Amino acid sequence: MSSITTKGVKAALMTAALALAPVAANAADALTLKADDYVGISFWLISMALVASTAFFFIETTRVQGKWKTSLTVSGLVTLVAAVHYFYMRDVWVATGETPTVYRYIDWLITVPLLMVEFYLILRAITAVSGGIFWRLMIGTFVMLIGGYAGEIGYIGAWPGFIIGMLGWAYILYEIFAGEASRVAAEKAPASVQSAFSTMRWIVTIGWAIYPIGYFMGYLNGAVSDESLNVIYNIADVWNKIAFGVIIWNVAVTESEAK
Ligand SMILES: *C/C=C(C)/C=C/C=C(C)/C=C/C1=C(C)CCCC1(C)C
Repeated sequence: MSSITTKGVKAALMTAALALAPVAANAADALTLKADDYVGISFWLISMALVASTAFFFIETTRVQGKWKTSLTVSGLVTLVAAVHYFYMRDVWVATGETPTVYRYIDWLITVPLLMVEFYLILRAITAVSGGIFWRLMIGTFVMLIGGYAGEIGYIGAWPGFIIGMLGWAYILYEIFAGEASRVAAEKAPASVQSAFSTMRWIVTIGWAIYPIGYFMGYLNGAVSDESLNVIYNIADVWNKIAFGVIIWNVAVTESEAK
């Protein structure tokens, strides 16, 4: 067994320890998950899937070429940060039956920029790219999230918040479908990177659409219950965080082994 594998195992153990810290802290509260609390159970299942994915992405960094390691590390950070938030979100839900909005947004504020960075990183692994791509994706992300949060907590109107958020998202979609990022991918990337880029942008279009639809249905017109909304968001996160990471893992392994 090479020392590089040992490093991967160490990274995985550290991940597990970090992700488990909140469990120990909350055990004292004696929160008990009820057998029929399907929303709480979905929080629990997704947290476990996120912990396992984190260990997987970190260990797999030892298997790919240097220039792909950062992308995989970032995938692992996304699932790690989300796993820890899921433990807290589950507790809020189990203890109060209320939607853990603050934790959700803090999670988004950290993980969504990291997901956006992935577009930049996979292009940078194959060619020289301008920092402008990175900054435009960041600006779009923060406008989207800050608009949504301000609207959701009542700092500005619910509708203005929604509209500002939608504009941020539209700006991101423009960059990855018609802007510089899409041109670099189309002109410079090998087939495997092009196909990953294309799947990733459909996730950002269709997978991400679930959140503004949730805001609209749950918050603007009250058509969806808190229960359904949380389950839908939880399932969306599997797709948008874990599956997104797996696509990156796949292209990193394919490209590393092709050389
Ligand atoms: C892992 C978590 C992810 C990928 C979360 C993504 C969240 C969004 C795409 C939220 C988008 C929103 C709008 C487009 C309009 C305003 C309300 C938001 C913040 C829900």
